[in-house]
Amino acid sequence: MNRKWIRYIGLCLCIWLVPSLTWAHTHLKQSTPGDGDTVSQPVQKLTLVFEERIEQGGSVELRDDAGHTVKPSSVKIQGDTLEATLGSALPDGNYTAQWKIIGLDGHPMQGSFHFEVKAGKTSTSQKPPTVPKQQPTPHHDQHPAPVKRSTSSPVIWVVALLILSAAVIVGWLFWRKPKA
Ligand SMILES: [Cu+2]
Repeated sequence: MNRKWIRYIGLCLCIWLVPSLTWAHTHLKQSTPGDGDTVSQPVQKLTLVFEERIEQGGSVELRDDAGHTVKPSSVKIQGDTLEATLGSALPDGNYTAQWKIIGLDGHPMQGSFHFEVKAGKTSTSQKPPTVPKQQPTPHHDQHPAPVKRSTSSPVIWVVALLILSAAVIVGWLFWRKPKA
């Protein structure tokens, strides 16, 4: 065995591993209101545009500083866009929008963004929070949702692991100096 062989194995590893690692998740591209925006117009609709087409079944939920949760009265998903319509315009305040979608690659993704409404509509009829405050989430982060179902083929990982193990063994055999 020579170094060429090791390089060959390394190449194989790359060919097998890289595509499985770089299958892109579908991330949020932009939203209205945008992350960090202060909006002076009444907000009764949220529009989330993702990098790719998303599957049906996505959702978005708003939470204000007091812990009130606002759920959209309707959610429409079309292509790469999720449009959520609220029952009524949001009272002034700070909001965290938490979204959950299923990307084109079948991976559930979730994330959040923040915005502030300063449209002059104060909250008068709001009752004390009935929804307990949930754990704070990091600002505008996006990450895969906890995977309950295996969406990407586990076979590829098994194969990758096998190849990796083989490469490690071969590498070990190669570098193990024969006793003179
Ligand atoms: Cu993905």
